[in-house]
Amino acid sequence: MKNAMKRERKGQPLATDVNPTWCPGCPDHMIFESARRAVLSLMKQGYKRENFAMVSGIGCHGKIFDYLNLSGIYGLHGRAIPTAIGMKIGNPNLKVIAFTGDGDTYSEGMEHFIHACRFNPNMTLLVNDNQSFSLTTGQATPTSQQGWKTKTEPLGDFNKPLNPLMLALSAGATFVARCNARDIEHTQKIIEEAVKHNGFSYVEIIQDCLIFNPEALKRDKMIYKLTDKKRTFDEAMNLAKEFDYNLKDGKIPIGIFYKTERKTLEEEWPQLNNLIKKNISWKDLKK
Ligand SMILES: Cc1ncc(C[n+]2csc(CCOP(=O)(O)OP(=O)(O)O)c2C)c(N)n1
Repeated sequence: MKNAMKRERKGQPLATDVNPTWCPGCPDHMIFESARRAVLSLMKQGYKRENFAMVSGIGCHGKIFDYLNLSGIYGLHGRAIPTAIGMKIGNPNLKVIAFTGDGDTYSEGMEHFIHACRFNPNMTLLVNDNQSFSLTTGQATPTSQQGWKTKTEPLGDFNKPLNPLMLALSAGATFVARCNARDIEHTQKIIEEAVKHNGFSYVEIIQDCLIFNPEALKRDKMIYKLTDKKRTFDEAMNLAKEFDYNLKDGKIPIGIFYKTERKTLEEEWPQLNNLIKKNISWKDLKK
């Protein structure tokens, strides 16, 4: 657990003075920068720093916990979502951002992902998807390309990749987006929109792993940006189908696929809704 107010890097607000140990050139550096800028921009728009909280899974992605100076909990692998929901139940007025990986969320944390889409807690889930369990040196995750040969899959991954956007949509997610880590400005904008959304906002981030899944580096030409417009569920589903995570063909849309309003988990509970309406925490209620 961490309370914000670690020493900060000069000239880089919200960055701790801890030196990142991500590989040079890893898009995790860029996701960190997008998230840092998004929170700073939201603070300029009136959001208070003390109302942000972060949680991370375990993996390369999770190291952001040491570098971004927000209060929060360094979670367990696969369990960032329930930890975030617990934080929201503890204080429904917090803006909780969960930083996770594809192995983390789509493998060990899969049941939490599906139910979070259904329950609609007012939180943001970022998934750094490098199509690899990278901290453990490259094994196949549910979004890895079929046939990918690794030390643990020497004959190539037998399975077809999962399409997490289609899954999130069909499970009831109220905000579904994808971005490309190397486009820092666009990713910042998507993170800001995700945090502002009242409900479960899910952002899948393409995060090429330069070391363990270099096959995944050849898709820049497939990526294109969606225009900002309201889409029906079917339109969003059709866009999600454009890329099957097998890397070789298809187009890869990035941007906000789908956004809709539905009561949040916290709003469904009268006790939590009371805290939201009064903008207080449980502790203030007792006074
Ligand atoms: C409960 C639990 N299961 C498994 C692990 C082992 N483990 C640590 S990091 C990791 C891989 C993380 O992969 P991913 O979530 O895709 O993140 P990346 O390292 O690629 O950013 C695994 C399997 C663990 N630490 N805890």
